[in-house]
Amino acid sequence: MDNAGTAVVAAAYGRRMLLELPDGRLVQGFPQQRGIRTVCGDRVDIATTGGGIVVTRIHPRRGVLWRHDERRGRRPVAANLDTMAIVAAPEPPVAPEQIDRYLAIAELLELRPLLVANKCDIGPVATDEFLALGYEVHAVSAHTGAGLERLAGALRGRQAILSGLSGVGKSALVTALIPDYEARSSALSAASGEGRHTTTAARLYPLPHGGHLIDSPGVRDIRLWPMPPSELARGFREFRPWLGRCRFRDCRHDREPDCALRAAVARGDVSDRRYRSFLALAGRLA
Ligand SMILES: Nc1nc2c(ncn2[C@@H]2O[C@H](COP(=O)(O)OP(=O)(O)O)[C@@H](O)[C@H]2O)c(=O)[nH]1
Ligand SMILES: [Mg+2]
Ligand SMILES: [Zn+2]
Repeated sequence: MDNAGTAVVAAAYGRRMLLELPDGRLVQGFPQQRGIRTVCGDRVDIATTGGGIVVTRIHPRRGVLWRHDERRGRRPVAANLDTMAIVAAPEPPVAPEQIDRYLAIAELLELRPLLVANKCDIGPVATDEFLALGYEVHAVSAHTGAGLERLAGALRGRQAILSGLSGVGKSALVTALIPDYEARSSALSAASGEGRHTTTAARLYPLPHGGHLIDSPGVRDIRLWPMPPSELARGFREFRPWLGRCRFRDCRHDREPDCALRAAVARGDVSDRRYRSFLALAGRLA
């Protein structure tokens, strides 16, 4: 074995995987042993053998996005993420409560959220309240290219996954942001063997100025996982100054006496809409 080095997993389909080498080339790789199960975004050690490139070790993962499935438990969608670009559009319309949910996922996984209001050529997305909360908002159009340069600047050097409802333009944005998208995409499709993983596996693309963009059909199923309300509350960034100040340590922030969060809502320090959105989510996850 020689030529040891590192690579990034661009796509993993069962035991098959496509690796991005430090020079940007895509090559097929195989796990050296059974226990090595990679996911898109993994950093791996590789070695060249007579039979091709083998993955000898997966580096410790940070920033893992999980898909939670009641029957099958949780499975990783992608690893080593630091950013979640939450895409919304005037069509199909996105309720603010859906944006709250994506924001909470990003906050709880400690991914930096970017709100991308796509299709600005056909209309705006109501993002003022999120701007007021300190979130970064990008109004863009994958079709006209408006705002894409600024968005590309914000994504530079980041490991970002796109999330958002179906039809908001995630794929159109990947196509617009990745210059050699077509070539990369067909290489990734060929490597998949067009098996059953083809439509669900996450794919990683290099951003032109460093970093990666990950496109995953799996984000459709991204839901919040079961957790107590006290934990969910941390996913609402403006609630944080009041957390830990309620009478009860495990306050559900609902009808408990001396709830510091409800008091903040009553004073107008926290928006009633966001608070109600939190309660609705907490009710579903409890
Ligand atoms: N007008 C307009 N249409 C867009 C834009 N971006 C995407 N679309 C259209 O929205 C539809 C869904 O886009 P797609 O990228 O498949 O959405 P995805 O499901 O989030 O990946 C397609 O018909 C696109 O042509 C945009 O910036 N402006
Ligand atoms: Mg798509
Ligand atoms: Zn409380």
